[in-house]
Amino acid sequence: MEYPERRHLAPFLLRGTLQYQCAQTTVPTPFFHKTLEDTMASKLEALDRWVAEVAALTRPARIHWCDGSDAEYQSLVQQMLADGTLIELNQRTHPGCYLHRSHPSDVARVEHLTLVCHPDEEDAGPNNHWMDPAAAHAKIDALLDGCMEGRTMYVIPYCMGPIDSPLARCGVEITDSPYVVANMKIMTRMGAPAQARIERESSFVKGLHSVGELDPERRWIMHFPAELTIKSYGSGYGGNALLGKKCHALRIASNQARDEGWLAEHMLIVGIENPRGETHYVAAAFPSACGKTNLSMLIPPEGYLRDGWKVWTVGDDICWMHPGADGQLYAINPEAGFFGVAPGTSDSTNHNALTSISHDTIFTNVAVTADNQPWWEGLPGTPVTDWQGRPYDPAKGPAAHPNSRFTVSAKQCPTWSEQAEASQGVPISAIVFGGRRPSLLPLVMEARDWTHGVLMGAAMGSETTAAATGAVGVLRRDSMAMKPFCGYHYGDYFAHWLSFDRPGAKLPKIFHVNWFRKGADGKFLWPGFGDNLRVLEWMIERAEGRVDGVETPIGILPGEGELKLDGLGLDRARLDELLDVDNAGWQAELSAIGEYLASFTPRLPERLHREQQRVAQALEDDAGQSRREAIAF
Ligand code: GTP
Ligand code: SPV
Ligand code: MN
Repeated sequence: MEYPERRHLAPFLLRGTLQYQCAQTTVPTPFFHKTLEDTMASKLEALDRWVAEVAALTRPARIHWCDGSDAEYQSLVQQMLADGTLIELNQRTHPGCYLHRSHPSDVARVEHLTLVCHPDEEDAGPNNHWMDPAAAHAKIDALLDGCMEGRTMYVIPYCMGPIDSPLARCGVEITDSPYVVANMKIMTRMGAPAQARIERESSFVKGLHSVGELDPERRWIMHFPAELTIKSYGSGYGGNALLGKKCHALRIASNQARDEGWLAEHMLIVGIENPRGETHYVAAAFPSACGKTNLSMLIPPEGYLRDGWKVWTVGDDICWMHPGADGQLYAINPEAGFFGVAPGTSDSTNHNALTSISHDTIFTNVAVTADNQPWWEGLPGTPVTDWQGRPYDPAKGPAAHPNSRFTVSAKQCPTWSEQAEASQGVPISAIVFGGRRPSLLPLVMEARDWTHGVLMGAAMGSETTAAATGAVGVLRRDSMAMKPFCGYHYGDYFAHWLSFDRPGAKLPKIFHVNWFRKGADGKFLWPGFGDNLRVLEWMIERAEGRVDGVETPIGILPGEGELKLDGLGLDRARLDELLDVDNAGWQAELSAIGEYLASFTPRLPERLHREQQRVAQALEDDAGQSRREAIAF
């Protein structure tokens, strides 16, 4: 086979070899010889140079350029089965399914070790951890030095978004983890077509990842937006290691989006087809483990199914939205798979997810039954082995880790939309914000205009979940569900959101939902899951101007009879509680929101501050009123 690329690769390999030899006193491993014999190189000098530089730093025994083929995936699976990285699950019930047990200290994103290294600390904002770029590179390069000795270095070209979409962006992840390669194959358009696009465009995000020693004390996830570079060391888990996902498609992309006038968001994208055959696309931002995957593939309630409603899944976690020539926002899902939360996924809650993961799926940190099927809390049956491989003992906690996950191709989802491949994206009719709020926040409310909607997003709060390390169930602000993912100062981010409101723009309506309000008995008041379609229908009716809603100081709520609740068995008292606007509680909330927003001064847009003041004043003016009187139930 001919390697025309060698011509320009050679000088860089030579330079790499020299650097390597300088750093060694013993005879160096001639890994570059293997590179030339065993692997292809790219047609892009900048890519070859970077790969050679990384190889010189990390000193792998072999370099493998991933072509993204099924044969490559299968051979990696065989290798991981042989060395225990993967465990075969019951191939009769779950063909092509495997279990991976991560290190017990490496089971979630690590926000305190995740850095955004802008040259100017101010640009990272109080919402990010920051380190000076030079100091950060020095710190992580010291860890990366020689970290791949004896191992294979995989070069993964990938494309985020439909391969021919002008809205898609590419990256290359270099990793020493075959588990990461297998996951990236499922989660992105990975391999030869992506490499060809990178060679054409000659621009790509550089991601360097090593599992290192998996030591939480020697773990960093670093982003250098100005250099389109990510470096991740010491974790093999999800958002820490699959660099196309949160690191590229959110932290780096949010910076590119701001510079170029679009939005990179932590949102699902779902198409709702009504009985007339019209499909509206909704984008919704909920924090991690707060229901995006579930909403993106919900099954309509019985009556809706009978009437002919359908739901189409476009994305379950990330949404890139661009203003189109007609002024509307168009969205693509940059991902090709789902890295979904396993616990709670069941026939009754998310039948589509369960169907998707019945074959060709990688499970991480789930439990196993006696006949070797994957198991987690929420499924019928009983586990015999817990997520750490120990005999299941309820005294030791849940059988599956609360942040155990499945990785599956989106194409396996019964509701996968063919529009997910549309290169221009889908038009967005409504944007939804929401979080886990046990009290105060009503089931649904609509912003009166874009500025009010941006305030709703900025004010979002939610109880923390197992998706990140740290305490669970603590209420924290999580503006637009982007607290862990916005790669720059939140004040600038809010200003960027506001900037979409300009002449000619046909912006979607903005809503806020709360599926997680609890009654005095501590139980959820709203049934959630499929029944959330009832709320989505109201939003679409509002977007189309078919229902009026009722104005309150906090926004527009459904008016009498506007939410279709037939067949739900929801009693009046519970509905009243779900839609109650507690004026005193809201005044306190607005004052807390004001304090929170002030923490982004001096970059907080004055317009957002004024909007917070407007709502606070409206509540004061309305004090003593209750919503129930206002809409005369
Ligand atoms: P990430 O992948 O971490 O970004 O999470 P996600 O936002 O996609 O959350 P997901 O849909 O996986 O749901 C997380 C958990 O919330 C699961 O245990 C679900 O069962 C539960 N959940 C989802 N939707 C609802 C709902 O409408 N009501 C209630 N009560 N729970 C829900
Ligand atoms: C999240 O935490 O929001 C996830 C999982 O989607 S991870 O990829 O680990 O970030
Ligand atoms: Mn997520």
